[in-house]
Parts: sequence; structure tokens; C-alpha cells
Amino acid sequence: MSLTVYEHPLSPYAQKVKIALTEKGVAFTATTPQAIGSGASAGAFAAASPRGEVPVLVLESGEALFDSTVILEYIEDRWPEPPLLPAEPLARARLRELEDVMDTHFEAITWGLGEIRHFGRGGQQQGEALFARGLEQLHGWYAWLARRLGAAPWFTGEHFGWGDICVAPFVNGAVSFGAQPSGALAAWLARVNDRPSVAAAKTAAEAVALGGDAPSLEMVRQALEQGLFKREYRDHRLEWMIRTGGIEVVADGLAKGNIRFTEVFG
Ligand SMILES: N[C@@H](CCC(=O)N[C@@H](CS)C(=O)NCC(=O)O)C(=O)O
Repeated sequence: MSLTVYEHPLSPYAQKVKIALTEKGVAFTATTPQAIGSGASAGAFAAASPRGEVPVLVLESGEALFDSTVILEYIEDRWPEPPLLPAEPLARARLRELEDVMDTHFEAITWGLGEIRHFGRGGQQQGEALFARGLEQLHGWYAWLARRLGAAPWFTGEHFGWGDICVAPFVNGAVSFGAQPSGALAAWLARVNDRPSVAAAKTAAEAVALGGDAPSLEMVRQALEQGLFKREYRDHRLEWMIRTGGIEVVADGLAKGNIRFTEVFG
């Protein structure tokens, strides 16, 4: 049995895993679980992913791992060459810090922008206000990222690696909502998107956004309105929606039953 990655092309977390495996030269099959986003995942995917989230890496033995950070650590441990992390402990710690920031604070914003643009949360007026605040916040994070990048060509330093894998999918997501980086960060983005592993993940995401094989965003939006989808308002995403001014969005989604939180693992 070969490696399988449960994914969704738009998921930046899943993109991290696909990019890392590609960089290591490890073959895998990518598959999108049927009920992803419905809050009603079942079967092998539900067993492998108690949070009902992608990515999941299913190993040759059938053992499965969830959470992109855990999976990236596993990939680096199992296939050390070429290394994605540098050897120096502080440099490694800084990259893990960067990954954590992107996975939590940054993604919460792009996810929120998706809720507004693709799913119509907040309606016209509130939705636009939330969207504008989200864009402003992204530019704040861009300033922080530019400082982290400094004068180096890559977030990982002299070579492409962990930091670049953990930033690129999220910044590409932000750009899709109109948050263009500038200066050194823009130059880095052009560089990283030229990398075949990153380009493949980006192309697959764009194909879905434009209505490729997977259900189009418009179909997903209709399903949400019919209560067939439950969006996961977990941790930083919930915080983002509330502190950015969308507490009514949360209340409305709970009343309509199209918002979910992480279930107790059963
Ligand atoms: N901390 C997790 C987050 C994964 C995550 O949030 N995945 C989202 C897609 S971006 C998901 O699968 N959500 C399930 C749903 O929407 O029902 C990781 O790093 O893998």
C-alpha cells in the first residue's frame, strides 16, 4: 500500500504536507474525503481524523496521522534527506514559531475572509466591514513576515525549506482575497511559487476555486444555506470572527446549524 494524503486542494495545511512530500521525493496519492466540510465525516477518514480535518497521512501499514505540524515532523524524521529544517537549534525553533503563527493567527484571517466572500457570512454591510478589517490585519502580518524574512532569499535562510513550506500556502490564500504583499515579501512569493512543489499545490487550489473536479464554491455555498455544510469555527477562527466584530455571524450560524466546533473524540 502506498502513502495516501487525505486533503482538500484549498486547505493550506494539506498543501504543506503535499509540498513537503514532493520535496522529499516521496510518492503519494492525494484524495479528498467525500464529506469534508459537512461535519458528518464517516468511514476510514473519520477513523483516521477524529477532528474531521484534512490533512491526514495514511502510512503503508494503514496507521494514520493527523495535523499538518505532526505530519511534517514525521516526514522530516522518516525521510531526513534533503533536510527541510536547519541543524542549529535556535534557527529550528524560529521556524517552528513561524509555522505556529501561520497555522493559528494568519490562517484565522484568510479563513474568515473565505467565510465572507464564499459563504456570504455577515451579509452585505457587516460582511464588507469584516472583510476590510481582515485585509488590514493581513497587511500587519505581512510587515511581521517581511521582518522575519529579512535579507535572506528564503524563510529557512540560504535554502528553501520548512519556513517556506509553512508560509507559502497561506500567503497564496491571502493573495487570492486581494492582499498583495510588496517589496522583499513579494519577491520571495514569486520565487517560492516558481518551485514545482509549491506551484503544483497552488495550481490545484486555483482549479477548485475556478470550479474544477471538486464541488465548486457556489455549490458549497448553496449546500451551506441548506444546512448540508457545517463550517468548523475552531480556536483562532472563532476568536477572529468575534474580535473582528462578527459575533452575530457566530450566533446566526449556530441558530441555523451551519457552524460546528471540534467534537469530543469518541
Ligand atoms: N491544525 C490542523 C488544522 C487542519 C484544518 O483546519 N483543516 C481544515 C481545512 S483547512 C479542515 O479539514 N476542516 C474540516 C471542516 O471544515 O469540516 C492542521 O494543522 O492540520
